[in-house]
Amino acid sequence: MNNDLLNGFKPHPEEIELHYKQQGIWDNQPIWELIARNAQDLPDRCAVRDLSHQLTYAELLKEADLIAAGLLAKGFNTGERVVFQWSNQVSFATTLLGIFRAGLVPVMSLPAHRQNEICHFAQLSGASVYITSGVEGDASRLSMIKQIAEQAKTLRGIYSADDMDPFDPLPKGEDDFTPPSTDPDAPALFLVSGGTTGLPKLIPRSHNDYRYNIACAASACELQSNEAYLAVLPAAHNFPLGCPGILGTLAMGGQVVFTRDASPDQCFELIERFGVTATALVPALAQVWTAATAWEAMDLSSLHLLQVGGSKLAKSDAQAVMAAFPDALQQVFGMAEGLVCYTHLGDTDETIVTTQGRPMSPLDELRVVDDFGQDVVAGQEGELLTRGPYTLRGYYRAEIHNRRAFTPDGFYRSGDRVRIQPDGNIVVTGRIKDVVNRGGETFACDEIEEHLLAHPNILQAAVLPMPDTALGERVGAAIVCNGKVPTLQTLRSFLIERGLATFKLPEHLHVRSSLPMTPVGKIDKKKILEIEGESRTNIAY
Ligand code: OOB
Repeated sequence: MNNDLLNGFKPHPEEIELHYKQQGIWDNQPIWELIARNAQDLPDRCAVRDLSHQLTYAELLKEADLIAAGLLAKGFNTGERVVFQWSNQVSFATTLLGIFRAGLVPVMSLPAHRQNEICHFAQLSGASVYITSGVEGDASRLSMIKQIAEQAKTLRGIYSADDMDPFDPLPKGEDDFTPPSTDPDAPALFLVSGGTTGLPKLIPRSHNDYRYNIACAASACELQSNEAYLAVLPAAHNFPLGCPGILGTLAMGGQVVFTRDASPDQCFELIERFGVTATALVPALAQVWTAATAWEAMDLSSLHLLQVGGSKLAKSDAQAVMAAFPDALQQVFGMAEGLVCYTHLGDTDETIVTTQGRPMSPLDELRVVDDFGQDVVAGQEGELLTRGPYTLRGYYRAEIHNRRAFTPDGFYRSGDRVRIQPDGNIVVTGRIKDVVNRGGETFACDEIEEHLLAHPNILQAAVLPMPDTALGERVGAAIVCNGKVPTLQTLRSFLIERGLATFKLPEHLHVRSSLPMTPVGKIDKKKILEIEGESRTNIAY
């Protein structure tokens, strides 16, 4: 074991780890065992496919072991970090499994990350290798990879899927590979935080905690062995990777269908062709798919689990998704840091459209606190703090930040504003910092966004604090429309009719053809604020 891996990793307290192990909550197996056991038991079953390839479980493991042997033959050692950046295709699974089997630890970057983020991941994790699916028709990626090679000083190797001169293709070793032994309490992978301030942080997920995460998710979603999961969101993101997603499906013996094209045209065809039963989307994508059901004639009846999460799904959008995909909608509120909540397929329609569900493990501990860190009265709004068997105790190598991000007794301060209903379901009401302070009156942007999205011609909405000399901040709204664009005046009348307080009415309206998105497809408010800031003088509100 390369002990440098544990340097900057904060595990759960020893007595708690022991308790989890004694109770069988943590099962002390390496993460790759979830798939390797199916290669043994169900060797000829289809495990992964995309439009050009398909592999059985036996073939998936064999291909992964050639990669693992190749990497070890290059001199990399157990515990060394690999910045892994791969698009949604069959080789995502073979390469990731190969990295796991070699005992290397992937840093799960997303295809949209550029050299700034990749170099940051390499440096922070001390990675020795960067492995990428390559240029993929985008010539600018080659110069990006060259810059990474120059700037990321810790890297001893860069490998890509295809021949990408001057970089080597992924090395392949000999048959007959035996994986090195694994410490199941050590990080198995690093997820990257989805936060909107600064560069992403690294989230260590141990074999034990991530296996428990996958098991709870599969059980909460009632995943079956004949599941066909469509990986649409970037596969390295926690939601499609392990909630229950790709790894949950493979652990169950189901098949994963990868697609790099998230459009309904492409995805509906895949759903019909491969009998896709489950998938996960962010709200913006769920909206596009929902609209497309009106004209696409494909048979989507196999799809019985449509997970939507990652950012708030407005009630009006949830109702539309539910009507378009009957009995399939599940809201998911989760975070790479750990805690995942689900609505359940048997819940009432009201619960499914108005809440973000409940924690997937009975061992998840939740607190809702006010600005002073005191627990609020049950049912009141406040910041969500959480702790549990699959929630991190500290970001990797981020000691100073960790002092603010965690309570002394190990609760993670999520930064999410929530209230918990008497039935245990959580309603997310925004980020604690996502507010407008208008002349001392502070209110959440989320409530106004919900009302805006109820307007028949508004597809997307982001409410933002606009700097103002008199009041400090005023309410700004950036919207994307479909059909007739409302004016600021008609919009204000619409919101007044819906009962919104007058001081919360937008005072600036910015109509856009699209809103900037984060690498996984959430509306990126930080970017909007930057753009608004730069172009303020040119915009007529
Ligand atoms: C998921 O993970 P991340 O790490 O990209 O983002 C986490 C943050 C949460 O703290 C929350 O602010 C927001 O994204 N979020 C939601 C939400 N789901 C996530 N906000 C409102 N409503 C929801 N349903 O996004 C993620 C990880 C695992 C499963 C699902 C999503």
